[in-house]
Parts: sequence; C-alpha cells; structure tokens
Amino acid sequence: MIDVQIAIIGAGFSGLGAAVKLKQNGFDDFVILDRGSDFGGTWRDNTYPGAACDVPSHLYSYSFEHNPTWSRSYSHQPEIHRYINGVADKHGVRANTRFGTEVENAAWHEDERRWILDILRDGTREQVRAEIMIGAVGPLCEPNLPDIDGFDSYQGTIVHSARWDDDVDFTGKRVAVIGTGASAIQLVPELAEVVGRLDVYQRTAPWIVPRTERPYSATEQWAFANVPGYQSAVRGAIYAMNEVTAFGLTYSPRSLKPVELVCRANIARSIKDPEVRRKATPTFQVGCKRILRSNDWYPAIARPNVDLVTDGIASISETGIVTRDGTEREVDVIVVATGFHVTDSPVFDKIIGAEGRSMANVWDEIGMQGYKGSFVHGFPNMMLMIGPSTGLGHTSMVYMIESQLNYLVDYLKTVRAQGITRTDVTAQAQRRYNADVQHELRNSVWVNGGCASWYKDHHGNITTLWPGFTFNFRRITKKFDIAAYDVERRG
Ligand code: N01
Repeated sequence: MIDVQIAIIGAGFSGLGAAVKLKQNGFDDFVILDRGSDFGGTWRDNTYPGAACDVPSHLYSYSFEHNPTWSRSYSHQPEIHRYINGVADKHGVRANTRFGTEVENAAWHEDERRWILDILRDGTREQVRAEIMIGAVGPLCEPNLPDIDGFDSYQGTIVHSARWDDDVDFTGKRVAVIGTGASAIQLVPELAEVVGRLDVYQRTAPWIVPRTERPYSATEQWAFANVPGYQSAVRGAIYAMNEVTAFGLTYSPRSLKPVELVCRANIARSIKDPEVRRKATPTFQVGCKRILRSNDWYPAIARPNVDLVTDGIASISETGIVTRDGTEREVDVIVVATGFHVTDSPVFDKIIGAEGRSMANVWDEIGMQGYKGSFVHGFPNMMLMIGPSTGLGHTSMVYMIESQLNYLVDYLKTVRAQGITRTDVTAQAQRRYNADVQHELRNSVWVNGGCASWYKDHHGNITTLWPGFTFNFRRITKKFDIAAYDVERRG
C-alpha cells in the first residue's frame, strides 16, 4: 500500500502543472501515476506524422515556464513533448512519478476518508491510498474506434491517429483514412506524399482557415530570451486577439460571415476540380465544430493519388472498405482518425464515488456536470483537471489549466489551514452553476450551428466547452469558495 496525501492521475500538461504547483506550495507528499513512459499526455501519445498544435507556441506553454527557444510560431508535437519533459525535470517532479502504471479503478472509502486506487504495474497489483485525488487524464486520451459493421473482420493493419505505430511502413501502400477532423487534416498531407493510393473517408467536411505558421528567426529567438517583457507581450497580444475575435464569433452569426468567406476562398484557391470542391465545402455553420487550420489539406485531397470519398461507409470487409453504393475499395492499411471518447470516456466507469456509484453512472443520469470544471457532487476530495465545461475551441487550454491550478492551490491551502478532512461540492451549487453555463451557451454557434460534434454529451448539451471569456474562468477560480461545499473538519 502506498500512502500519500495526494494522488495525481496523469502526467500531461495538467497533471504536471498540478505537481509543480504542489511542490511550489509545500505539498510534497504526492505521487503522479501514468500508464505511459514519459510526461506529455496527449503530446506524448499523438505522434502521427504532421502532429502539431493550432494554438501559437508562446501561448501554448505555462506562464511560469516561458520558452524563448520555440522554433516556430505554431509548435509541432516533438517540440511540445520536449518542452513538457524539460519542465518536469526543471521542477524535479520525476521522482514523484510512477510511469507504466495503470489505474484500474479508484473508489472513495467513506470510513477512511480516503481514495483507494487499484494500480497495475509490470503485472503487479498494488494499492494507493490518498486523502485527495486529482484526476488529470485529459479529455482527449481514450481513442474512439468507429462503430462500423465488420470493423473487427478486417485482415489488414489498423492504426488509430492517437496510437501511431512507427513500425507501419506506408510507402507505396493502398491506405484509407477514416475521419476529417483536426488529426486527419494534419496526417493526410504527410501520408499522401508516400503512399501509393489514399482514400479519405469524409462524413462531414470541416471548415478550414489558412495556417499562418512560420519559423522564428535567430533574432526573434534572441529577443524572446533577452528583451525584458517581450515574450510576455507577445503572449498577451495573442491571448487578447484570440479572446476578442473568437468569443465575438461564437455568439454573433453575422460576424462569422467573413470567416466563412476566408474558408471558401481557401477551398476555391486550392481545388480546381468542381466535384472535389463541392465535396470539400461544409454544410453547417462555421464555428459549430472546431475551425481547423491548414495550408496543405486541400492541395492534398486534390492530388491524383488521393480520393475524397463521401458516399458513406456501409461496412468494412476483410480486405477493405465498402461504401453505401456497394463499391469496395481494397486497402493495406486503415488509419482511423476518429477522435476520442470525450463525454463517454471509459475512465468515468473506473471512478466510484461516495454512494458507490461510478461517475459514468451519475453522468449518464444528469449529463456531464461539475462545479467550476473541478469538483463533482458525490465525489468528495477529488478534483478534476479539464473537467466539464472547461474546453475551448479558440485559445490555449494551458490558460484554463492554470486557472484550475489557482483553484487547486487555494483549495489545498484551505484544507491545510482549517484541518478539513472531507469536501464535497453541494448538489445545489453544482446545479446552479450548470444552469448558468447552459444559459450562457444558449445563443452560441455550438448549440445553434447545425452540426453534431464531440462538444455535446448524450443529453445533447454542450458540457465540454467553457461558454465565455477565459478571463472570467480565471476570475471564478481565483479563490476556493468554501460556501459551495459541504465540509468536515478534524476533531
Ligand atoms: O477527432 P474529431 P480528432 N465513420 O472527433 C469522423 C484536438 N486536436 O482526433 O465530423 C466515419 O475532431 C468524424 O466525422 P464527423 C482538437 O481539440 C487538436 O481529429 O463526426 N467518420 C470526424 O471527421 C480536436 O477537436 C489538434 O461527421 C467518423 C473525425 O472522424 C480534437 O483533438 C490536432 C466516424 C473525428 O474528428 C479531436 O480531433 C489534433 C465513423 N463511424 C487534435 N466516427 C491541433 O491542435 C468519427 N468519424 C491542431
């Protein structure tokens, strides 16, 4: 049995950020558990060719660890992965971390006022007992495999974009990619260069703006490192621009028109064939799903060795993919770029709260609800990082993570100062909070834009996204508001 004050599950951006803040504030008795072999979370796992971030580098990093040496205005996966591991080393949290450790389940034990986690490492089962648990697994960690007839019968190679297999050689092969989301539009142009033939199966065409990525010059990097305040000013400018433009767009259909025109011009400029152009043009309101950024997606699908297939997949055979018109296209490899289990993550089945119910069970009933994205009624002493209603489509998740870290630190300081043994957000506070969030969202393009997206839970509510300016989330997470919680104290 490993006894600790705090157990953090996940060593990605949010788990690492939590660990650094715990250390900085004198909470040294913690362990990080992660099934991978390194820090990085989604930036460790998503190694598909072309993987990159669509938030500018200087904003997509911790405010307490600026990185003057970003090589490009938008960073690619290897550089972000290196950055995260550099932060972990600098802050000395590797010693607190157990990699290769799968948390099989975590249950709140009322009699002990503890979370008990069953973990599996190198074939050995063990338990971790913690006063407080921080769930930092991230919303984009459990790959979603498409529910298509015959999927299991396919005899060729299947690769998910989030579990890339470097040993698969695509050279000259016949390849299918299922999906045209953020992952697919990055990997398709790379694959198109090396494969023999590429069939891209599109269910919904995405809206795509040009990507303004460029390398930073040595002079710029020097300035980031040496000119006082320069990097902060660049961060601030990107942040402000993202907030004002994207938030305005989200709530004002009229202001979305110019974005749509930019996207349409992008299509017209890149694709000459009218039929491919028609297929590539979305039919829902821009902004309803994440707006993607690419300069090479349209040129890629216009290539002679690439076929954009929009007939709809009927089934998968032993040798290929069959569309609804009966055509079978044989392929050697199927790449599934079909996203993640977000609102239905299997992780939720593994967390058992005070009434013996799993989080999946509770959320099945009420939808994916929490309080300030951080606590869930019935799950005492547990904080979720990037919990319900914290996701963004327009700016850096690291900003939201750091807001939650403020809340976490103030929560822990309150617990320490007041001798608190049990904290549970009240059902009433959670209900009110979620009613307010849904009210804020009612006029958003995510609700009214005529698309199906992973932003919605199975009740049809947008429970993944923060509805307002992100500085408002920073404001409401500044202080731990103990009045919203049922609290027990020692003695
Ligand atoms: O996943 P997605 P993703 N049959 O869910 C299709 C972040 N991210 O991995 O649109 C056929 O967006 C599905 O079709 P449809 C970012 O937050 C960021 O691409 O549902 N098709 C869709 O086209 C992003 O939002 C970056 O009709 C099926 C695709 O698969 C999130 O990760 C890069 C299907 C899934 O798209 C997820 O992105 C990468 C089926 N049965 C990821 N099931 C950057 O920062 C699903 N699809 C750049």
